[in-house]
Amino acid sequence: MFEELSNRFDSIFKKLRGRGKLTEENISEAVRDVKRALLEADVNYKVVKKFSAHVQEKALGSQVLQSITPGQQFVKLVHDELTGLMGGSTRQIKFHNNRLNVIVLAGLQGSGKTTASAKLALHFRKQGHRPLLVACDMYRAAAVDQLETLGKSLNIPVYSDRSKKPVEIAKNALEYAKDESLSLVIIDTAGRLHIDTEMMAELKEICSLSKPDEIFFVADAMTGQDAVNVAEQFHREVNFSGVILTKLDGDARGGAALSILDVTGVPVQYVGVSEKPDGLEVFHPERMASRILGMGDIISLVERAQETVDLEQNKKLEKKIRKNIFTLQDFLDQLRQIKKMGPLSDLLAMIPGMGRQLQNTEIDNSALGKIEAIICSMTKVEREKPQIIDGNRKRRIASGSGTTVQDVNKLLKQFDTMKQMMKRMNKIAGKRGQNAALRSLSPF
Ligand SMILES: Nc1nc2c(ncn2[C@@H]2O[C@H](COP(=O)(O)OP(=O)(O)O)[C@@H](O)[C@H]2O)c(=O)[nH]1
Ligand SMILES: [Mg+2]
Repeated sequence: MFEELSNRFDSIFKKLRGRGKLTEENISEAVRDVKRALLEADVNYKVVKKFSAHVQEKALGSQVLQSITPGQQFVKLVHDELTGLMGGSTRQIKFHNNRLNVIVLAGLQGSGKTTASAKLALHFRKQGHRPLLVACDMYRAAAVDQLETLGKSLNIPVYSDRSKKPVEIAKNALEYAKDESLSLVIIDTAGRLHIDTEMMAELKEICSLSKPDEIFFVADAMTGQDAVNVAEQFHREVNFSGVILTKLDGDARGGAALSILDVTGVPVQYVGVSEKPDGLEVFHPERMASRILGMGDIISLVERAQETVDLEQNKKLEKKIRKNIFTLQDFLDQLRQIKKMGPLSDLLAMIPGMGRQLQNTEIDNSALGKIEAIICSMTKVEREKPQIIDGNRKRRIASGSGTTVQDVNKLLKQFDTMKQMMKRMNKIAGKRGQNAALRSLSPF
Protein backbone atom coordinates (compact mmCIF):
# COMPACT_ATOMS: atom_id res chain seq x y z
CA MET A 1 0.00 0.00 0.00
CA PHE A 2 1.06 3.57 -0.67
CA GLU A 3 4.00 2.28 -2.65
CA GLU A 4 3.74 4.82 -5.43
CA LEU A 5 3.45 7.72 -3.06
CA SER A 6 6.27 6.39 -0.97
CA ASN A 7 8.54 6.20 -4.01
CA ARG A 8 7.69 9.71 -5.03
CA PHE A 9 8.50 11.11 -1.63
CA ASP A 10 11.73 9.20 -1.62
CA SER A 11 12.97 10.85 -4.78
CA ILE A 12 11.79 14.29 -3.69
CA PHE A 13 13.70 13.98 -0.44
CA LYS A 14 16.77 12.57 -2.10
CA LYS A 15 17.02 15.69 -4.21
CA LEU A 16 16.83 17.89 -1.11
CA ARG A 17 19.16 15.89 1.07
CA GLY A 18 21.89 16.16 -1.48
CA ARG A 19 22.06 19.88 -0.87
CA GLY A 20 23.92 21.50 1.98
CA LYS A 21 21.84 24.62 1.84
CA LEU A 22 18.36 25.20 0.52
CA THR A 23 17.10 28.28 -1.27
CA GLU A 24 13.53 29.44 -1.34
CA GLU A 25 13.44 28.20 -4.86
CA ASN A 26 14.50 24.69 -3.84
CA ILE A 27 11.72 24.64 -1.29
CA SER A 28 9.09 25.83 -3.71
CA GLU A 29 10.14 23.17 -6.15
CA ALA A 30 9.99 20.46 -3.51
CA VAL A 31 6.55 21.62 -2.40
CA ARG A 32 5.39 21.49 -6.03
CA ASP A 33 6.69 17.93 -6.25
CA VAL A 34 4.92 17.00 -3.03
CA LYS A 35 1.71 18.47 -4.39
CA ARG A 36 1.98 16.48 -7.59
CA ALA A 37 2.76 13.27 -5.70
CA LEU A 38 -0.30 13.68 -3.51
CA LEU A 39 -2.58 14.40 -6.44
CA GLU A 40 -1.29 11.32 -8.19
CA ALA A 41 -2.01 9.30 -5.05
CA ASP A 42 -5.62 10.37 -5.50
CA VAL A 43 -5.73 12.71 -2.54
CA ASN A 44 -8.63 15.16 -2.71
CA TYR A 45 -7.46 18.28 -4.56
CA LYS A 46 -8.77 20.69 -1.94
CA VAL A 47 -6.88 18.78 0.70
CA VAL A 48 -3.72 18.86 -1.40
CA LYS A 49 -4.02 22.59 -1.96
CA LYS A 50 -4.38 23.31 1.72
CA PHE A 51 -1.66 20.85 2.66
CA SER A 52 0.93 22.19 0.29
CA ALA A 53 0.20 25.81 1.18
CA HIS A 54 0.78 24.86 4.79
CA VAL A 55 4.03 23.07 4.08
CA GLN A 56 5.25 25.90 1.89
CA GLU A 57 4.57 28.49 4.53
CA LYS A 58 6.25 26.54 7.29
CA ALA A 59 9.20 25.49 5.17
CA LEU A 60 9.98 29.06 4.26
CA GLY A 61 10.02 29.92 7.94
CA SER A 62 13.39 30.05 9.61
CA GLN A 63 13.30 26.50 10.99
CA VAL A 64 14.00 24.81 7.70
CA LEU A 65 15.96 27.37 5.75
CA GLN A 66 18.40 28.27 8.50
CA SER A 67 18.83 24.77 9.83
CA ILE A 68 22.13 22.97 9.33
CA THR A 69 20.23 20.00 7.97
CA PRO A 70 17.56 21.68 5.86
CA GLY A 71 16.73 18.54 3.86
CA GLN A 72 15.97 16.57 6.98
CA GLN A 73 14.03 19.42 8.49
CA PHE A 74 11.87 19.47 5.41
CA VAL A 75 11.21 15.72 5.69
CA LYS A 76 10.28 16.16 9.33
CA LEU A 77 7.94 18.98 8.42
CA VAL A 78 6.16 16.88 5.79
CA HIS A 79 6.01 13.98 8.24
CA ASP A 80 4.39 16.13 10.92
CA GLU A 81 1.92 17.64 8.49
CA LEU A 82 0.96 14.22 7.11
CA THR A 83 0.45 12.97 10.64
CA GLY A 84 -1.81 15.91 11.35
CA LEU A 85 -3.72 15.35 8.14
CA MET A 86 -4.57 11.83 9.27
CA GLY A 87 -5.68 12.90 12.73
CA GLY A 88 -2.55 13.40 14.80
CA SER A 89 -2.87 11.07 17.72
CA THR A 90 -4.61 7.70 17.68
CA ARG A 91 -8.25 7.83 18.68
CA GLN A 92 -9.31 5.26 21.25
CA ILE A 93 -12.80 4.00 21.91
CA LYS A 94 -14.04 4.66 25.43
CA PHE A 95 -15.93 1.68 26.73
CA HIS A 96 -18.39 1.73 29.59
CA ASN A 97 -17.83 -0.98 32.14
CA ASN A 98 -21.21 -0.78 33.78
CA ARG A 99 -23.46 -1.18 30.77
CA LEU A 100 -23.77 -2.61 27.30
CA ASN A 101 -21.68 -0.89 24.60
CA VAL A 102 -23.11 -0.61 21.11
CA ILE A 103 -21.32 -0.21 17.80
CA VAL A 104 -23.12 0.19 14.47
CA LEU A 105 -21.37 -0.33 11.13
CA ALA A 106 -22.59 1.49 8.05
CA GLY A 107 -21.43 1.86 4.48
CA LEU A 108 -22.06 0.85 0.91
CA GLN A 109 -22.50 -2.73 -0.21
CA GLY A 110 -19.18 -4.49 -0.63
CA SER A 111 -17.23 -1.97 1.42
CA GLY A 112 -16.43 -4.64 3.99
CA LYS A 113 -18.99 -4.08 6.78
CA THR A 114 -19.72 -7.71 7.54
CA THR A 115 -16.04 -8.63 7.48
CA ALA A 116 -15.21 -5.61 9.64
CA SER A 117 -17.95 -6.54 12.14
CA ALA A 118 -16.31 -9.90 12.70
CA LYS A 119 -12.85 -8.32 12.83
CA LEU A 120 -13.94 -5.83 15.48
CA ALA A 121 -15.62 -8.55 17.53
CA LEU A 122 -12.41 -10.58 17.49
CA HIS A 123 -10.28 -7.50 18.21
CA PHE A 124 -12.34 -6.52 21.25
CA ARG A 125 -12.70 -10.06 22.53
CA LYS A 126 -8.91 -10.17 22.71
CA GLN A 127 -9.19 -7.19 25.05
CA GLY A 128 -11.60 -9.01 27.31
CA HIS A 129 -14.98 -7.93 25.93
CA ARG A 130 -17.89 -10.29 25.41
CA PRO A 131 -19.19 -9.36 21.97
CA LEU A 132 -22.44 -10.19 20.18
CA LEU A 133 -22.67 -9.83 16.43
CA VAL A 134 -26.06 -8.76 15.11
CA ALA A 135 -27.14 -9.49 11.55
CA CYS A 136 -29.29 -6.54 10.48
CA ASP A 137 -28.63 -6.79 6.77
CA MET A 138 -31.93 -8.23 5.55
CA TYR A 139 -31.49 -6.71 2.13
CA ARG A 140 -29.30 -9.47 0.77
CA ALA A 141 -30.33 -13.01 1.57
CA ALA A 142 -26.81 -14.34 1.96
CA ALA A 143 -25.67 -11.57 4.31
CA VAL A 144 -27.05 -13.26 7.42
CA ASP A 145 -25.40 -16.57 6.47
CA GLN A 146 -22.10 -14.77 5.95
CA LEU A 147 -22.13 -13.26 9.43
CA GLU A 148 -23.27 -16.53 10.99
CA THR A 149 -20.43 -18.41 9.33
CA LEU A 150 -17.90 -15.85 10.51
CA GLY A 151 -19.29 -15.95 14.05
CA LYS A 152 -19.15 -19.71 14.11
CA SER A 153 -15.56 -19.83 12.94
CA LEU A 154 -14.53 -17.37 15.66
CA ASN A 155 -16.80 -18.82 18.29
CA ILE A 156 -18.54 -15.47 18.72
CA PRO A 157 -22.36 -15.47 19.13
CA VAL A 158 -24.44 -14.05 16.27
CA TYR A 159 -27.98 -12.80 16.75
CA SER A 160 -30.19 -13.20 13.70
CA ASP A 161 -33.87 -13.56 12.92
CA ARG A 162 -34.90 -14.10 9.34
CA SER A 163 -38.56 -13.36 10.05
CA LYS A 164 -38.11 -9.84 11.39
CA LYS A 165 -37.27 -6.36 10.15
CA PRO A 166 -33.83 -4.89 10.90
CA VAL A 167 -35.05 -2.44 13.53
CA GLU A 168 -36.87 -5.16 15.40
CA ILE A 169 -33.86 -7.46 15.17
CA ALA A 170 -31.64 -4.78 16.66
CA LYS A 171 -34.09 -4.21 19.48
CA ASN A 172 -34.36 -7.90 20.33
CA ALA A 173 -30.61 -8.36 20.04
CA LEU A 174 -30.03 -5.68 22.68
CA GLU A 175 -32.40 -7.49 25.03
CA TYR A 176 -30.68 -10.77 24.30
CA ALA A 177 -27.23 -9.28 24.98
CA LYS A 178 -28.40 -7.90 28.32
CA ASP A 179 -29.92 -11.24 29.32
CA GLU A 180 -26.72 -13.03 28.42
CA SER A 181 -24.57 -10.41 30.22
CA LEU A 182 -22.60 -9.66 27.10
CA SER A 183 -20.65 -6.40 27.09
CA LEU A 184 -20.59 -5.30 23.47
CA VAL A 185 -23.08 -5.40 20.61
CA ILE A 186 -21.83 -4.95 17.06
CA ILE A 187 -24.59 -4.32 14.54
CA ASP A 188 -23.92 -5.12 10.88
CA THR A 189 -26.30 -3.17 8.64
CA ALA A 190 -27.37 -3.37 5.02
CA GLY A 191 -25.63 -1.42 2.31
CA ARG A 192 -26.64 -0.56 -1.22
CA LEU A 193 -24.55 0.07 -4.28
CA HIS A 194 -25.39 3.76 -3.97
CA ILE A 195 -26.76 5.86 -1.20
CA ASP A 196 -30.55 5.71 -1.23
CA THR A 197 -33.22 7.10 1.04
CA GLU A 198 -34.59 3.75 2.11
CA MET A 199 -31.21 2.57 3.32
CA MET A 200 -30.57 5.82 5.16
CA ALA A 201 -33.99 5.74 6.80
CA GLU A 202 -33.38 2.20 8.01
CA LEU A 203 -29.93 3.06 9.30
CA LYS A 204 -31.20 6.12 11.14
CA GLU A 205 -33.96 4.09 12.71
CA ILE A 206 -31.51 1.42 13.90
CA CYS A 207 -29.30 4.14 15.34
CA SER A 208 -32.06 6.01 17.12
CA LEU A 209 -33.23 2.78 18.68
CA SER A 210 -29.89 1.28 19.66
CA LYS A 211 -28.23 4.58 20.67
CA PRO A 212 -24.78 3.43 19.58
CA ASP A 213 -21.67 4.60 21.40
CA GLU A 214 -19.85 4.43 18.10
CA ILE A 215 -21.03 4.51 14.51
CA PHE A 216 -18.32 3.39 12.14
CA PHE A 217 -18.45 4.28 8.51
CA VAL A 218 -16.82 1.51 6.52
CA ALA A 219 -15.06 2.66 3.36
CA ASP A 220 -13.27 0.70 0.68
CA ALA A 221 -9.82 2.27 0.21
CA MET A 222 -9.60 0.87 -3.30
CA THR A 223 -12.34 3.23 -4.45
CA GLY A 224 -10.19 6.27 -3.64
CA GLN A 225 -11.97 9.60 -3.87
CA ASP A 226 -15.32 7.86 -4.35
CA ALA A 227 -14.99 6.57 -0.82
CA VAL A 228 -14.40 10.12 0.37
CA ASN A 229 -17.42 11.46 -1.49
CA VAL A 230 -19.67 8.74 -0.14
CA ALA A 231 -18.31 9.39 3.35
CA GLU A 232 -19.19 13.04 2.98
CA GLN A 233 -22.75 12.23 1.90
CA PHE A 234 -23.18 9.68 4.67
CA HIS A 235 -21.91 12.11 7.22
CA ARG A 236 -24.56 14.62 6.32
CA GLU A 237 -27.20 12.04 7.18
CA VAL A 238 -25.65 10.06 10.00
CA ASN A 239 -23.16 11.50 12.41
CA PHE A 240 -20.62 8.69 12.38
CA SER A 241 -17.82 8.81 14.90
CA GLY A 242 -15.06 6.88 13.19
CA VAL A 243 -14.00 5.42 9.87
CA ILE A 244 -12.83 1.90 9.10
CA LEU A 245 -10.85 1.91 5.90
CA THR A 246 -10.79 -1.54 4.34
CA LYS A 247 -8.71 -3.28 1.69
CA LEU A 248 -5.53 -1.36 2.34
CA ASP A 249 -3.74 -4.57 1.41
CA GLY A 250 -4.77 -4.02 -2.18
CA ASP A 251 -3.19 -1.45 -4.45
CA ALA A 252 -5.00 1.45 -2.84
CA ARG A 253 -3.07 4.61 -3.58
CA GLY A 254 -3.73 6.21 -0.25
CA GLY A 255 -6.02 9.00 -1.40
CA ALA A 256 -8.86 7.98 0.88
CA ALA A 257 -6.68 7.55 3.96
CA LEU A 258 -5.22 11.00 3.47
CA SER A 259 -8.43 12.85 2.64
CA ILE A 260 -11.25 11.44 4.74
CA LEU A 261 -10.54 13.34 7.95
CA ASP A 262 -10.13 16.68 6.24
CA VAL A 263 -13.30 16.25 4.21
CA THR A 264 -15.59 14.76 6.87
CA GLY A 265 -13.95 15.84 10.10
CA VAL A 266 -13.93 12.20 11.24
CA PRO A 267 -10.68 10.26 11.58
CA VAL A 268 -9.80 6.83 10.26
CA GLN A 269 -9.66 4.60 13.29
CA TYR A 270 -9.10 1.11 11.95
CA VAL A 271 -7.80 -0.30 8.71
CA GLY A 272 -8.54 -3.62 7.08
CA VAL A 273 -5.44 -5.32 5.76
CA SER A 274 -6.73 -8.73 4.70
CA GLU A 275 -9.91 -10.67 4.12
CA LYS A 276 -9.32 -12.69 7.27
CA PRO A 277 -10.87 -11.89 10.65
CA ASP A 278 -7.48 -10.99 12.13
CA GLY A 279 -6.77 -8.55 9.31
CA LEU A 280 -7.60 -5.43 11.28
CA GLU A 281 -5.14 -2.83 12.55
CA VAL A 282 -5.59 0.20 14.72
CA PHE A 283 -4.80 3.22 12.61
CA HIS A 284 -1.87 5.23 13.95
CA PRO A 285 -1.48 8.47 11.97
CA GLU A 286 2.10 8.98 13.04
CA ARG A 287 3.21 5.49 12.14
CA MET A 288 1.32 5.64 8.87
CA ALA A 289 3.07 8.89 7.95
CA SER A 290 6.40 7.21 8.70
CA ARG A 291 5.46 4.30 6.53
CA ILE A 292 4.42 6.52 3.65
CA LEU A 293 7.65 8.47 3.88
CA GLY A 294 9.67 5.26 3.90
CA MET A 295 10.77 5.74 7.49
CA GLY A 296 9.50 2.30 8.40
CA ASP A 297 7.10 1.23 11.06
CA ILE A 298 9.07 -0.83 13.48
CA ILE A 299 6.52 -0.44 16.29
CA SER A 300 3.72 -2.07 14.29
CA LEU A 301 6.08 -4.83 13.29
CA VAL A 302 6.98 -5.58 16.89
CA GLU A 303 3.33 -5.51 17.90
CA ARG A 304 2.40 -7.91 15.17
CA ALA A 305 5.20 -10.24 16.15
CA GLN A 306 4.09 -10.17 19.78
CA GLU A 307 0.57 -11.05 18.79
CA THR A 308 1.47 -13.98 16.61
CA VAL A 309 4.67 -15.44 17.98
CA ASP A 310 4.27 -18.11 20.58
CA LEU A 311 6.77 -17.33 23.34
CA GLU A 312 6.60 -20.78 24.90
CA GLN A 313 7.37 -22.35 21.58
CA ASN A 314 10.30 -20.03 21.09
CA LYS A 315 11.79 -20.98 24.43
CA LYS A 316 11.58 -24.66 23.55
CA LEU A 317 13.18 -23.89 20.25
CA GLU A 318 16.05 -22.09 21.85
CA LYS A 319 16.70 -25.09 24.06
CA LYS A 320 16.74 -27.41 21.07
CA ILE A 321 19.20 -25.22 19.26
CA ARG A 322 21.43 -25.19 22.30
CA LYS A 323 21.38 -28.97 22.44
CA ASN A 324 21.73 -29.21 18.71
CA ILE A 325 18.57 -31.31 18.30
CA PHE A 326 16.78 -28.87 16.04
CA THR A 327 14.77 -30.81 13.43
CA LEU A 328 13.03 -30.12 10.17
CA GLN A 329 9.76 -30.24 12.11
CA ASP A 330 11.01 -27.35 14.28
CA PHE A 331 12.00 -25.54 11.14
CA LEU A 332 8.48 -26.01 9.78
CA ASP A 333 6.92 -24.70 13.01
CA GLN A 334 9.15 -21.64 12.85
CA LEU A 335 8.25 -21.05 9.24
CA ARG A 336 4.56 -21.19 10.07
CA GLN A 337 4.97 -18.60 12.79
CA ILE A 338 6.56 -16.25 10.33
CA LYS A 339 3.85 -16.90 7.78
CA LYS A 340 1.18 -16.11 10.35
CA MET A 341 2.58 -12.62 10.64
CA GLY A 342 1.47 -11.83 7.12
CA PRO A 343 3.00 -11.50 3.67
CA LEU A 344 6.77 -11.16 3.88
CA SER A 345 6.84 -8.12 1.67
CA ASP A 346 4.50 -6.32 4.08
CA LEU A 347 6.66 -7.18 7.05
CA LEU A 348 9.83 -6.09 5.34
CA ALA A 349 8.33 -2.81 4.23
CA MET A 350 7.78 -1.94 7.87
CA ILE A 351 11.49 -2.07 8.60
CA PRO A 352 13.00 1.41 8.29
CA GLY A 353 15.01 1.80 5.11
CA MET A 354 14.00 -1.63 3.83
CA GLY A 355 11.00 -0.56 1.83
CA ARG A 356 13.07 1.03 -0.86
CA GLN A 357 15.88 -1.48 -0.96
CA LEU A 358 13.57 -4.39 -1.50
CA GLN A 359 11.88 -2.91 -4.45
CA ASN A 360 13.88 -4.86 -6.98
CA THR A 361 14.31 -8.05 -5.07
CA GLU A 362 11.51 -10.44 -5.40
CA ILE A 363 10.10 -11.59 -2.10
CA ASP A 364 8.52 -14.81 -2.86
CA ASN A 365 5.89 -16.03 -0.47
CA SER A 366 5.44 -19.09 -2.60
CA ALA A 367 9.00 -20.11 -1.72
CA LEU A 368 7.85 -20.44 1.87
CA GLY A 369 4.88 -22.46 0.68
CA LYS A 370 7.22 -24.76 -1.22
CA ILE A 371 9.40 -25.42 1.80
CA GLU A 372 6.29 -26.05 3.84
CA ALA A 373 4.96 -28.50 1.25
CA ILE A 374 8.25 -30.39 1.09
CA ILE A 375 8.54 -30.82 4.86
CA CYS A 376 4.88 -31.81 5.07
CA SER A 377 5.51 -34.62 2.61
CA MET A 378 8.15 -36.11 4.87
CA THR A 379 7.44 -38.73 7.48
CA LYS A 380 7.95 -37.97 11.14
CA VAL A 381 11.22 -39.89 11.19
CA GLU A 382 12.51 -38.12 8.10
CA ARG A 383 11.81 -34.77 9.71
CA GLU A 384 13.85 -35.79 12.71
CA LYS A 385 16.65 -37.57 10.88
CA PRO A 386 17.02 -36.03 7.44
CA GLN A 387 20.23 -38.03 6.89
CA ILE A 388 18.09 -41.11 6.09
CA ILE A 389 16.52 -39.36 3.10
CA ASP A 390 18.01 -41.22 0.13
CA GLY A 391 17.26 -40.98 -3.58
CA ASN A 392 14.09 -43.04 -3.33
CA ARG A 393 12.73 -41.01 -0.47
CA LYS A 394 13.62 -37.77 -2.24
CA ARG A 395 11.62 -38.81 -5.28
CA ARG A 396 8.64 -39.70 -3.10
CA ILE A 397 8.82 -36.41 -1.21
CA ALA A 398 9.16 -34.41 -4.42
CA SER A 399 6.14 -36.00 -6.04
CA GLY A 400 4.15 -35.77 -2.83
CA SER A 401 4.81 -32.06 -2.52
CA GLY A 402 4.51 -31.22 -6.20
CA THR A 403 8.16 -30.13 -6.32
CA THR A 404 11.34 -31.55 -7.84
CA VAL A 405 14.18 -33.61 -6.41
CA GLN A 406 16.36 -30.51 -6.86
CA ASP A 407 13.99 -28.54 -4.65
CA VAL A 408 14.20 -31.22 -1.98
CA ASN A 409 18.00 -31.27 -2.26
CA LYS A 410 18.15 -27.51 -1.97
CA LEU A 411 16.07 -27.50 1.18
CA LEU A 412 18.09 -30.29 2.77
CA LYS A 413 21.30 -28.48 1.97
CA GLN A 414 20.01 -25.23 3.42
CA PHE A 415 18.89 -26.99 6.53
CA ASP A 416 22.24 -28.67 6.88
CA THR A 417 24.12 -25.39 6.51
CA MET A 418 21.85 -23.83 9.07
CA LYS A 419 22.51 -26.60 11.57
CA GLN A 420 26.25 -26.34 11.03
CA MET A 421 26.03 -22.67 11.69
CA MET A 422 24.01 -23.16 14.85
CA LYS A 423 26.57 -25.64 16.07
CA ARG A 424 29.39 -23.24 15.47
CA MET A 425 27.52 -20.37 17.07
CA ASN A 426 26.78 -22.50 20.10
CA LYS A 427 30.45 -23.31 20.47
CA ILE A 428 31.78 -19.83 19.94
CA ALA A 429 29.57 -17.45 21.77
CA GLY A 430 27.41 -19.12 24.35
CA LYS A 431 24.18 -17.30 24.89
CA ARG A 432 24.86 -14.52 22.48
CA GLY A 433 25.54 -16.99 19.74
CA GLN A 434 22.32 -18.86 20.28
CA ASN A 435 20.32 -15.74 19.81
CA ALA A 436 22.15 -15.00 16.62
CA ALA A 437 21.50 -18.50 15.40
CA LEU A 438 17.87 -18.18 16.30
CA ARG A 439 17.61 -15.02 14.34
CA SER A 440 19.30 -16.60 11.36
CA LEU A 441 16.42 -19.04 11.19
CA SER A 442 14.18 -16.51 9.57
CA PRO A 443 14.33 -17.19 5.88
CA PHE A 444 14.84 -13.48 5.18
N1 LIG B 1 -8.36 -7.86 0.76
C1 LIG B 1 -9.31 -7.46 1.59
N2 LIG B 1 -10.58 -7.83 1.33
C2 LIG B 1 -11.54 -7.41 2.18
C3 LIG B 1 -11.26 -6.60 3.30
N3 LIG B 1 -12.42 -6.35 3.93
C4 LIG B 1 -13.39 -6.99 3.22
N4 LIG B 1 -12.88 -7.63 2.16
C5 LIG B 1 -13.57 -8.41 1.13
O1 LIG B 1 -14.49 -7.55 0.48
C6 LIG B 1 -15.67 -8.24 0.12
C7 LIG B 1 -16.90 -7.56 0.68
O2 LIG B 1 -16.89 -7.63 2.09
P1 LIG B 1 -18.20 -7.68 2.99
O3 LIG B 1 -17.76 -7.67 4.41
O4 LIG B 1 -19.10 -8.76 2.56
O5 LIG B 1 -18.84 -6.26 2.62
P2 LIG B 1 -20.27 -5.67 3.01
O6 LIG B 1 -21.16 -5.84 1.82
O7 LIG B 1 -20.01 -4.22 3.29
O8 LIG B 1 -20.77 -6.39 4.21
C8 LIG B 1 -15.50 -9.65 0.64
O9 LIG B 1 -15.06 -10.47 -0.41
C9 LIG B 1 -14.42 -9.53 1.70
O10 LIG B 1 -13.70 -10.70 1.87
C10 LIG B 1 -9.87 -6.20 3.53
O11 LIG B 1 -9.51 -5.47 4.46
N5 LIG B 1 -8.96 -6.67 2.63
MG1 LIG C 1 -22.52 -7.31 4.54
